[in-house]
Amino acid sequence: MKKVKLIMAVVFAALMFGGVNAQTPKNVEIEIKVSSQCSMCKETIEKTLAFEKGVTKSNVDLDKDVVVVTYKPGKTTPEKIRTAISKAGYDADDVPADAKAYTNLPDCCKKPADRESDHSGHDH
Ligand SMILES: [Cu+2]
Repeated sequence: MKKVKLIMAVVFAALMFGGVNAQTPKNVEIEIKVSSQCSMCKETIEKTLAFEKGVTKSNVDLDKDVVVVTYKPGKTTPEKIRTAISKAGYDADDVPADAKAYTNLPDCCKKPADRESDHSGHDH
């Protein structure tokens, strides 16, 4: 009888431990390739992600054009994070930038080929 109680205690402890883990999932860190051009892009992307549900931290590395995002797995997904970045006007991995948002970006934040100062623009 004593042995049964012990086993039950162990099982109970295991369940409790598992339950606590499920309530506080470990934050996950992912890297997303973005089409950032300057420090303004860095600010825009980080600000966008700061308002994104489930995202606890983000840092754009302008040398590598990568954003490191820390998020809570139960609250959001990498897909949602990429969509948020796209809606801010930037490519996120294989998700292309939202065309409308991209058009509204300041000139310095557009890809070099699309900038108005670029010689390719003949319309003005
Ligand atoms: Cu920029």
